[in-house]
Amino acid sequence: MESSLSETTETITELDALIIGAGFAGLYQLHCLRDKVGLSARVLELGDGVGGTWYWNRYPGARCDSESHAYAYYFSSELLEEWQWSERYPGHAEIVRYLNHVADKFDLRRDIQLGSCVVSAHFAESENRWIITTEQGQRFSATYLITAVGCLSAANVPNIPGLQDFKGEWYHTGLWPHDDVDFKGKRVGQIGTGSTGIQSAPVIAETADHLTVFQRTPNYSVPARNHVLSEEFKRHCRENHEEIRAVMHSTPNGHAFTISDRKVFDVGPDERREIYEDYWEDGGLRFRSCFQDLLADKAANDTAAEFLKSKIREIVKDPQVAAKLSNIDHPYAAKRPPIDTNYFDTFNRDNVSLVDIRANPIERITPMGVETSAGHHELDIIVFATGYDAMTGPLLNMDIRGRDGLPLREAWKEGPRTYLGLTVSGFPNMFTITGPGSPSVLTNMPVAIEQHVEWITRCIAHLQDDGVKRIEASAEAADLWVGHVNDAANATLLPQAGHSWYLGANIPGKPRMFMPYAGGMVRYRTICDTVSDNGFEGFRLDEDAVGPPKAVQNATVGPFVASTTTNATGI
Ligand code: NA7
Repeated sequence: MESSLSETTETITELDALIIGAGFAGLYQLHCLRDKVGLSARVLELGDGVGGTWYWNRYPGARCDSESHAYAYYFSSELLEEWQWSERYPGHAEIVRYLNHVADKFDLRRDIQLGSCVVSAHFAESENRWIITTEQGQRFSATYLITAVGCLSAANVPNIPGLQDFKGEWYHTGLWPHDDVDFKGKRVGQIGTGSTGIQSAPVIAETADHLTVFQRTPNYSVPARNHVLSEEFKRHCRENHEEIRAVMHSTPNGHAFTISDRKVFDVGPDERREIYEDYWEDGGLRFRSCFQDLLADKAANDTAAEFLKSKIREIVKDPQVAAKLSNIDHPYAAKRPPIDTNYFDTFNRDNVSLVDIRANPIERITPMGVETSAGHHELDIIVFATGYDAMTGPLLNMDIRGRDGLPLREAWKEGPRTYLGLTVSGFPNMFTITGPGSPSVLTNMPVAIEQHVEWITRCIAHLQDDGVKRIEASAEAADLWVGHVNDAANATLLPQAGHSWYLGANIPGKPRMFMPYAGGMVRYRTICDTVSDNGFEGFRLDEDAVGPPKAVQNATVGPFVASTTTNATGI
């Protein structure tokens, strides 16, 4: 079904670019398109404030696992010099303060419309424009549609029978209320032990009368070793941001630390143990960087996995609980590796218990609590730390339709198919910031976001300069890219965690397909630059937009095809 401007007499706001989402991606994209390219642009944001993921993720212990000096925009030296983070990892409230500061500094608020939920975006082919509708009934028409909806923003509340009859309170960590939740004197059940659950359990346990953690898949975790930043370190960051950016742009994962050249079996067992101990003491995601082949070689990974399991057994005093927590079935870091503050130690508290729901699954939620196949647990509050319909969920929750009325849900019914994770064949002039098929969640997100925003900005500026009305990825280029994304994943151990959200395996019925690009950020940046330098290779560029795409220009093969070698280290 095609939308048309002429079909309606309702007011339609005309724009050059419409951006969905006011998190890291949407704010920077607005700044670039409005202030650098000179377009009329607007951001529509569902929340009542800016912050994206961090507006919603306010659960106890919510904190980023990227280090704060790297979890920031690097496009503005002035911003880098004036903003100071307080701790090694930024907490959710500080990130929201930072993004509000950015919105004010670059005068972005006048083009951000809060409390606006986009329900549909249809490409009106005859006008060559996107028609966007909000739940509130507003309509917009824009030449370019840019989704900045985040990868982890569609909360997954599992469909467990009986939830509607539960007499207590329940919350999902990704939709945490803005009024604080009081756990004092309450019996709390937490379902989920991913990065979120591992952050929230120790904090909930501090005030709850009792915390029951329902664990389906045991998980590795490395201590975060969060601390207040010294004045000396803050000064170092202010004075050396060029060097820090250079490191972030040289690593496959976009973090501000380098990855060792050393391989696991280059050293003997004693030296290896010492190396693991040093990185364990240092803490955080840096642990992954102690050897270059942890995600490429299963035998190498096994040594790290065994080290981390031995740490769980050391920390947790009850051997039966330790055994349940360390009975981990996937390679280290093949699922997103959590970092924590006192997670395993929390199970030494008298008011905390662990329930193995892999052995004894949850059967239903009752009015009074949770019933597993082994018994009933009375609860006042249930916390769902059950993750997200990652990467595709936020896009497919909107009714997006491209050329010939093709629904995105139809185009992606067997899994997401993108070109570069940035564009979708059949959806002209639409760009997906950190979309499936891009490095996104395998990297320090602001690095991936800045690269996407800057590429999209260059692309749109090029279209404007050359009077090109329409850009669309060719189906051939998309097919090749999807193949390359699969090859890149298969060159690593990442697909070996069969139940990971990287594969869509956490959502019943979701097609299994490894979604992020595992070839590393450096390689990916080179590919994107080569595509644009070669006149937007793999895209159709139509001068005359009306009607179906004309001659296929540059729609041959992408530069990625020549080599399938993947730099898998350190992801
Ligand atoms: P994750 O990593 O998807 O973890 C969700 C957890 O919830 C995980 O332990 C799941 O077990 C569990 N889960 C999910 N559905 C159910 C049901 N139906 N029953 C029981 N347990 C369930 O989400 P997070 O929010 O922790 O982290 C998401 C990302 O945010 C993280 O990777 C960082 O990038 C930031 P499973 O493992 O599926 O057996």
